Amino acid sequence: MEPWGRLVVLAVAITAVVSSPLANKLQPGKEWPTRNSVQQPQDVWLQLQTSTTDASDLSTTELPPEEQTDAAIEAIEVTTEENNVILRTSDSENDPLEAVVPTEESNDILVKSLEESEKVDYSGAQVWKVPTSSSKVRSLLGNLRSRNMISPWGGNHSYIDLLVKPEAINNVSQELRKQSVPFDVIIVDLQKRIDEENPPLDENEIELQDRQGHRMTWKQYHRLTDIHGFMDYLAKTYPRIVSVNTIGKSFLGRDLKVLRISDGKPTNKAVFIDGGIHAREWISPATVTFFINQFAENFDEESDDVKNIDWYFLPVVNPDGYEYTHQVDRLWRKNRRPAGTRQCLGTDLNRNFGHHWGGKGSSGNPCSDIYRGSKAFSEPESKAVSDFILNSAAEFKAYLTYHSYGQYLLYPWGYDDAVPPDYKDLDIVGKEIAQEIQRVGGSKYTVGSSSGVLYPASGGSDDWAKAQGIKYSYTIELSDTGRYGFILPTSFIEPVAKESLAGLRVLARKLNEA
Ligand code: 0X9
Ligand code: ZN
Repeated sequence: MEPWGRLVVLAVAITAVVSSPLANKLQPGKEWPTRNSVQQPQDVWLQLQTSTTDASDLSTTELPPEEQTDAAIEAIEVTTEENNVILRTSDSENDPLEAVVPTEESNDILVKSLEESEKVDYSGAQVWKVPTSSSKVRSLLGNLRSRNMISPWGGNHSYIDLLVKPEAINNVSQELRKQSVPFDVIIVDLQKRIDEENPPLDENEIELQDRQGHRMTWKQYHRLTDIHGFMDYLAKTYPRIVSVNTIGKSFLGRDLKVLRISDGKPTNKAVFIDGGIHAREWISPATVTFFINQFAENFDEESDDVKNIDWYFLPVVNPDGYEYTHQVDRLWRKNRRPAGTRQCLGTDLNRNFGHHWGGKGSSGNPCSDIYRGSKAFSEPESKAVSDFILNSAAEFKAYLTYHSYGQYLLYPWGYDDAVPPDYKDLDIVGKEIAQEIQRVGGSKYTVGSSSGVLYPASGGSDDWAKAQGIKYSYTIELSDTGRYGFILPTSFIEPVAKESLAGLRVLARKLNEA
């Protein structure tokens, strides 16, 4: 370009920037302020795409040698016959998959190759509840787990729920009986439960769906397209208060969609809520979308406590895992990014955040369900959440992450048996929320620090959010307490979501009081 041409472009650019209104004066719902845009408005999406977060200053813990990922692990090469595209090569120092940016075409191929497998069949598998107070039992269970006979579902300091594979049932029960360990069989035939969990809608419900402009109901667990279609519908229908933005893409190229509900008052506080970090916890996206529906459809009737908050919702943090649980393996937990071994893939996104990443309760073994990834924020999904929160000009006062199951309201820290200095504030508000949940719906929630109530687990999103200065950071483990576990029948969706909404309103009130 000629020098004068450059000058003209520069002049136009300067005029555009100078004459743009400041972000906090923009139409409510139209633009989301980022940290930079308050002084110098730019395209918010350009900023998000080009922003980088330096994870190197996040504290990490030295890993025990047995937990370190085998450096010799081979990287995977995914090639296709038609176009011979090599998607992955193996020579990056830390993470052989890091440099890969899948194209739309390569994505399609990858999605197909990873997801067009047969459905995993859990016929004959059972779920047992076993007390874990004695160390003898814990080491026995560790042994059975390493022999791949059981896999943990849930639990706390005193008991554990175990999935027992059909071929291991006799063996495991003999071993437990030998040690006089009592156990309850909670689910006798897991596949039967899975088959009954999410029946198709009846004719009336389908008719209703057709009339309402989106396909979302709270009578069924929905696929990602229904959830995203619902979010887009609300943004189109209520443009004054609702807006949707894609804050990044999952490994397989799916959108990470955030919906904001805000009347644009500059004095509003901000709250970030996510769901679906763990793929199989279907009640979580169902509950978060229920909140969205309630606030968007009835905003004018909502209390000032609710209207004085800018709400940001990301209902499905792990869309690849979520879709995989619908299509292939109902009990998948992690994301779907290859981890550098031929046999295993996926990272536990709730072990991949950058506060004390790599510490207790996480694993360096890519085959583990609590695999932490190759470094903090190695995964596009957790990175997108952290970039979004860090780059937003919104001052988040609360971060809520919905999981299941167990009925716990947990505050930091999760990485170790410790609590933050202001834990009493979190405990008081947590207990008020729990009380309201019980009053409205009858479910009893246990409130406490997650390391204290459950077990230490590092790299959680709640710890990271708290470490960024977001005061009220909670993990909420929704219903139930183990009768159905992850396979919660659809008849639970509305009651669980309603009582959770009542709890959320208490949080809104507390934030407004503060
Ligand atoms: O282990 C987890 O990631 C959470 N439980 S779940 O059954 N949904 O997997 C609890 C996370 C609590 N928070 C932290 N440990 N930071
Ligand atoms: Zn979870």
